[in-house]
Amino acid sequence: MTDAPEREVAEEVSRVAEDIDTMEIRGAATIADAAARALAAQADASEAESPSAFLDELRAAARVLHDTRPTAVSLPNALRYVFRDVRGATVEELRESVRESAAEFCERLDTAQHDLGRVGANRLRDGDTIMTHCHSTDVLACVEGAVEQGKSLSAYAKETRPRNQGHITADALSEMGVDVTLIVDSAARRYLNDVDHVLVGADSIAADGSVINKIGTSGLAVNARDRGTPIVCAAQTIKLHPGTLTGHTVDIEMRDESEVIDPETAEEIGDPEVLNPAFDVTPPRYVDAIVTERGQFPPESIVTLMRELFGESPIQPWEQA
Ligand code: RI2
Repeated sequence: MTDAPEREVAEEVSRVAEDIDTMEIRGAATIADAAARALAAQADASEAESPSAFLDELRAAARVLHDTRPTAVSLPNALRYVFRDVRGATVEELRESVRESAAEFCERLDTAQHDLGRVGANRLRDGDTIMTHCHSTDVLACVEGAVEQGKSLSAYAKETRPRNQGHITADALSEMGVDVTLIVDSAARRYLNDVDHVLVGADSIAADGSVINKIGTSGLAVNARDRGTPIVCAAQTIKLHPGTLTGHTVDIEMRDESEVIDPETAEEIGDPEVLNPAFDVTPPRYVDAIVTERGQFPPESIVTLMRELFGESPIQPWEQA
């Protein structure tokens, strides 16, 4: 957060920010893609007459996008990536470099997910059964990779209360020809004995290898460890949280109670306090591997990759006035 004066941002930036906030646009990789495109839209729409005014507008747009949801680090990492390569002595040169940088980011995102999928696919064997939590495009890329290798898979898709994103996963897996069984979240332990791999995504990965993902991931991981079922996190390097290198923690988003219960039902049961954390933290000891586009890593060693990719002091363009 910052005290910088608010500037007018392009309509498209406001629309994307609203869609991220309401989760019309959701999933860490999809949010990153949308944020980069929104910066390009800001550059396109700018009527700034000086390079400094152009950059002020771009930072204001970054601030609006950054302040939507706090947990998925792919969003600030996307903003960092686009800003890092912005250069030019004139407004036109700056505009063009934002366009190029955003396009390059989106292309890299696609390539990274595809490469990650091939790594994750190698872990899966023909006839395996997986269990999924929430909806992660990085997880789906691993399954797609395995299917392309000719492997036949079955899946238990957890519905993932309160927003039931497991339904999106069930649909996507069925489309790929995977034999899908939908279960409620509390049935996960019951079926873990039949499962070869638990596959989850991530919204952020901390420097100690902790996985920050949709609420319920940590309980699933503890149960999987108890049953001896490997748990694999599929996460592009855009999910690595550079702030955790310098001791910052990852904010866990608290969402509206209306996602959990409607007001009438709440009243009928005595209007209890309702808490709706969107994410939780799974300690590295419960995670067998983090699969990225750069290969798979034991969670404890992810810090090496994080240092290589982000250094010690990443830029925070949304904090600059
Ligand atoms: P991909 C989602 O969060 C889930 O927690 C999912 O595991 C994660 O983003 C990563 O998604 P939300 O936006 O980047 O649904 O793998 O709250 O698609």
